[in-house]
Amino acid sequence: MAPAVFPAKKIYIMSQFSLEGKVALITGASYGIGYAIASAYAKAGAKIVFNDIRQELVDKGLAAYKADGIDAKGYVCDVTNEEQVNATVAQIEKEVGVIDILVNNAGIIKRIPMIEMTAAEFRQVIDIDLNGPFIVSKAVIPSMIKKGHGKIINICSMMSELGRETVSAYAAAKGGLKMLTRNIASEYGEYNIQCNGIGPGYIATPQTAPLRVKGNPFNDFIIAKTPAARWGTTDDLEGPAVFLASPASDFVNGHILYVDGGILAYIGKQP
Ligand code: NAP
Ligand code: GCO
Repeated sequence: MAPAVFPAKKIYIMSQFSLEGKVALITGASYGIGYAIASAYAKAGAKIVFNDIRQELVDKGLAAYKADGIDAKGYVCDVTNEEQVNATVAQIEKEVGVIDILVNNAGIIKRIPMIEMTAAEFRQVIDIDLNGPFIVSKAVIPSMIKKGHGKIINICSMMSELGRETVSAYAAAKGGLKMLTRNIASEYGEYNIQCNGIGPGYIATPQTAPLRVKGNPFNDFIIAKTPAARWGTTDDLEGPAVFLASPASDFVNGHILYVDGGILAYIGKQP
C-alpha cells in the first residue's frame, strides 16, 4: 500500500511551485517558446508582461493570450535598445509592479556559413541574443535587489555547448549567454537573485520551421541524434521554466538546465 501523504505536506510541496502574485516579464513572447513559458507562468499564478519589436506582433500576442483566458500586458520594445528597455521596465513597474521574474527569451538565428557571413550579420545576432539579455537584466536587477528577491532565466541552446555548420554567431551568442548566466548568479546571488538558463534541444517553433520541412535530411538527423527520438515541443519547456521561476529552485543558481530529450548525453546512433 502506498504511504499516506499528509495534506499539509502536499500543500507545502505544491506551494513551492506556485508563482501566485509574481510579475513575470518574458521577452519576445508573442508566440513560440516565450509564449508557452508565459502561458505556463500564468497558470501557476503569475501576472504576465511581454514585449515584442512591432505593434502587430504585440497585438497578435495579446489576442492569443486573451483567447487562452490569460490577462497579459504587452509592450513594444526592442531588447537591443537600452533607452527603450529602461523606459519599458519603468512603465511596467508603474503599471503592473516590480518584475519578480525575467525570462530573456527574445532571440534570432542566422544560418549562414561563417566565411559567407558579414560582420554586420554576426553583430546583429550577438546584439539580440547576448547584448539584449545583458541590457534587460541590467534594467531589472536594481528593483529586484530592493525587493529582496528575483529570478532571471536565460534561454540558452544546444549551441551553448555544441558547434555546428552555419551557426557561428548564434553559437557564440548562446555560449556567451551561458557565461552571462553564471556571472549574474555570481554577482547578485547574495541579494537572493537566482539566474539560471534553460537550454532547449530542438523544439518545433517558427525558428526551426526551415529545418523541419519535408525532405530536409536535417529533420531525420535531429530525430536520430535525440534519444527521445522526436523533436521537442514548447510544452516540454513549461515544467522546467516554472521550476526555475518558483521557490522550489531558490538554492539553484548559475545552472543551465538542458531540456533536450538527451541530446547532450548521446554520442549518436551507432551504425
Ligand atoms: P521564435 O519563434 O523566432 O520567437 C522569437 C521571438 O523573439 C519572436 O517573437 C521575435 O519577434 C522576438 N524578437 C526577435 N528579436 C527581438 C528583439 N530585438 N526585441 C524583442 N523581441 C525580439 O523563436 P523560438 O524558437 O520561440 O525561440 C525563443 C528563444 O529560444 C530564442 O532565444 C531561441 O534562440 C531559443 N531557442 C530556440 C530553440 C528551438 O529549437 N526553437 C532551441 C533552443 C533555443 P519577430 O517575430 O519579430 O522576430
Ligand atoms: C540550428 C537550430 C538551433 C536550435 C536550438 C538548439 O539551426 O541549429 O535552429 O538553433 O533551434 O537553438 O538548441
